[in-house]
Amino acid sequence: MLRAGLIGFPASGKTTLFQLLTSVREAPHRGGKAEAHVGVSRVPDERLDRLTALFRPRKHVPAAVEFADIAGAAGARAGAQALLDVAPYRNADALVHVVRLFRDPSVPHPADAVDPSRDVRTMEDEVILADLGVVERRLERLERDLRKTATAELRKEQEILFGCRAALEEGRPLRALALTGDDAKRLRGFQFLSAKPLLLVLNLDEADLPRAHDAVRLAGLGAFLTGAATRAVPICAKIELEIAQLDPADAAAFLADLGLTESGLDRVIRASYDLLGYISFFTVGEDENRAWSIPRGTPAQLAAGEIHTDIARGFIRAEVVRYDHLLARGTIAACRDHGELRLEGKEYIVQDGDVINFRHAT
Ligand SMILES: Nc1nc2c(ncn2[C@@H]2O[C@H](COP(=O)(O)OP(=O)(O)O)[C@@H](O)[C@H]2O)c(=O)[nH]1
Ligand SMILES: [Mg+2]
Repeated sequence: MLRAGLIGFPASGKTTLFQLLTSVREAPHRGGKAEAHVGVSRVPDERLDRLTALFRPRKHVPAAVEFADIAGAAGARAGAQALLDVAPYRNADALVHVVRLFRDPSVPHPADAVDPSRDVRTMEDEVILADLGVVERRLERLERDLRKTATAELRKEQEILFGCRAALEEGRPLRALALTGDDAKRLRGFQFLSAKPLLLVLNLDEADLPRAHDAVRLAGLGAFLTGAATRAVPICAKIELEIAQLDPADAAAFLADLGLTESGLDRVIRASYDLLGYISFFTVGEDENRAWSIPRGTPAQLAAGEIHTDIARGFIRAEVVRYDHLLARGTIAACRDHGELRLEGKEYIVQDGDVINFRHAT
């Protein structure tokens, strides 16, 4: 499951958004100084809805995104540094920065004036500084260890961390390094905050909703968004709160009035998903229709492990049919009769919308 941590300055709308986004609630996650609330959102997917209409399974399980929200003012004030101590943030796949664009004088702004590009830069600097601290501590240790036993592995790590330090000192986030392969693997263990893909949620003023399509420019964030693994999505939390209180038909009509086709919440969930390059494959049957999320480029055996480690271990083959073929034919058997059911091995790269039945030894 994809995990995202909500960050942002006080009174930007994080908790409002978190409560709107998540259905399942857990007690605040303890451990470290600050605490986080963790909840789960369903990823809206029309394809899964259609498959369910076709198969009428007992259960329908969409893909999910887990969101974390830092609890209490203390956590929020401690800044990015504090996030390093909070597991749901440290382990997050992405950070979601809720940026205040709404003006509302009845909600005091911690920096007195609304200035989204300042807030985005300040947060980026905080995150970079937090990572720099981690890099420097690790480099000190490495130097001591290298004096004792100078292995090639330690030298390689030192070399990569020198590169990280140079970038961070220039004010560049680690996600800008776009590391791949072994280098990326080495860094993963550090869980650097600035290496995580970043989604900016631009929390608009109600009055600016008609100009939502132009929000990035209005916020002066065009240049910032040219950075690697960085995206933005406009919403208006206040309007979303109103929509959440309507029944589905009224909500759809309300959205249509605003010239929108989907709620801001759906856009946030989908943007988080797209940001990470995640795709979905489906499993179908009488019992359950379910969407699974995997990074693009995942081979079949690894994808099977998303369902259960036993299925990955005993992997024999994947029976694959494309979603649109299945929808057109109506049954897997009809797809097989038309040569649309493929048998794939463990190296097969799973495609977005594949419907898969994994054959496995038990
Ligand atoms: N006018 C307006 N107020 C908002 C909006 N989003 C949040 N607020 C209000 O701003 C205050 C702070 O919101 P909250 O979600 O607690 O912010 P957090 O400190 O970032 O968690 C609350 O009183 C919210 O009702 C918005 O889009 N428009
Ligand atoms: Mg809050």
